[in-house]
Amino acid sequence: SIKKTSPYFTQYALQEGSTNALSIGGLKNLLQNQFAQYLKDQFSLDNIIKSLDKNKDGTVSFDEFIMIVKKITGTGQ
Ligand SMILES: [Ca+2]
Repeated sequence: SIKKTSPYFTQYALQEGSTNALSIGGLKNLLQNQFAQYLKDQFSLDNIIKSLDKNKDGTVSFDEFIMIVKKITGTGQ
């Protein structure tokens, strides 16, 4: 569920010294480690990440992260 993914965001963000933002690289690590079964190909993952970095600051907020998880897991569309 979405709630179960929340600790991942915090855990990976903290590795980068932040509590509320994750770099694109950190997000890709998180998705590849925790959501591998949903990732069919690298190309679509890159597109999803770019399209959902709404404010284009190169980092992913928690809200953006939730949207990405919903998109790749096919829930809440
Ligand atoms: Ca962003």
